[in-house]
Amino acid sequence: MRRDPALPRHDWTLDEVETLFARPFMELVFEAAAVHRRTFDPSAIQASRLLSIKTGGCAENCGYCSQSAKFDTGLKAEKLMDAEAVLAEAMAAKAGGASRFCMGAAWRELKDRDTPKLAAMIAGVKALGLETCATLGMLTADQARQLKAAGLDYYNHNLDTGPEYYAEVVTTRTYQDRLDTLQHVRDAGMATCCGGIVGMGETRRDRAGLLHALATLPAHPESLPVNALVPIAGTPLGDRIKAEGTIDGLEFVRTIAVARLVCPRSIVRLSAGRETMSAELQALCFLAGANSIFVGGRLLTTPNPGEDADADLFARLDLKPMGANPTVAATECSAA
Ligand code: SAM
Ligand code: DTB
Ligand code: SF4
Repeated sequence: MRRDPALPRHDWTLDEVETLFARPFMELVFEAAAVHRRTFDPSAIQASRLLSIKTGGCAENCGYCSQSAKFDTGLKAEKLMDAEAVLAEAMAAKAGGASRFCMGAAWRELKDRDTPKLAAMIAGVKALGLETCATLGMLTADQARQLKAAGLDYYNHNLDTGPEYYAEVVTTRTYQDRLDTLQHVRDAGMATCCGGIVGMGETRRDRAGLLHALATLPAHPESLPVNALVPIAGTPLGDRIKAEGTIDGLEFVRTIAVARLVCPRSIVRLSAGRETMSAELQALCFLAGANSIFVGGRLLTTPNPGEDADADLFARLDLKPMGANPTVAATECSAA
């Protein structure tokens, strides 16, 4: 008997996920859209705002990243921002329509000496009535508990790509390192934001490998960002993709659709890369099951469509903002 596709499964095989990618395009998008409207209001889009609270100078060698100290990308490194300046940005994000504020730091891992400052920022953002998210590199179990106690709702930690392609992307940390931090985050009772990047020269099987890894986690991520590589000059993957050409837009849509099918209750974010996507391509992504975006004119170190462009997009597509509800998200996590 065929299982209900709107019910989360954790027993996906890699071959099954790859078979979904190979479905006729119209069938795939139709099926993903059907699941989407059973689990969510398909016209509601969650809006998050990013802020780089500590920029550049990172010890890792992630081959896509403008912030690695290993590559000459021309980015100026900056020290950890003060809590006051972060709160001013959070207030502006709220006024601009964001429901979640995500603080990103170019760290390999969080250092205990920085945790009190982070805790103050998180508590301050939470007090503004925003959902809180942070992405600070690897965490210990104890650090995860401290961040949760400070009011952190979500922790972003991406697997980035499938396990087979991972060593082509970064060698200074392992897939298992990433899985361990995700486990600490779940154990501390936070919701996970976990996805990856497509368009780094990986194969379709690698993209299936990423989604298979996410769909077979002990709990599906509440938030699943699908980033299109933003090619950064001076990084190995950015330079390679500038020479070889970016991923086909329709293959990107397939990736969104498969994400929706294998993690039917996750909020799937059409994440980095919107700056160079047409309204039509973004519309197909929303149809295929994406229901979150980053808003505001900047991601971490690269541009993003600004408020006016997104207000226009939402008006043309009859989309509306999704309300914030971290408690529901956390409950769904344990049920999934
Ligand atoms: N340093 C922390 C870490 O790597 O976990 C947090 C910040 S890091 C910049 C957050 C995520 O942004 C990465 O895991 C990656 O998936 C995404 N990202 C970074 N640079 C990108 C790029 N050029 N294009 C698309 N996504 C990117
Ligand atoms: C995620 O998956 N994408 C965001 C967020 N999590 C931290 C980061 C995108 C970064 C894009 C390149 C940049 O602006 O540096
Ligand atoms: Fe550092 Fe994160 Fe960039 Fe990797 S993705 S180099 S860990 S900031």
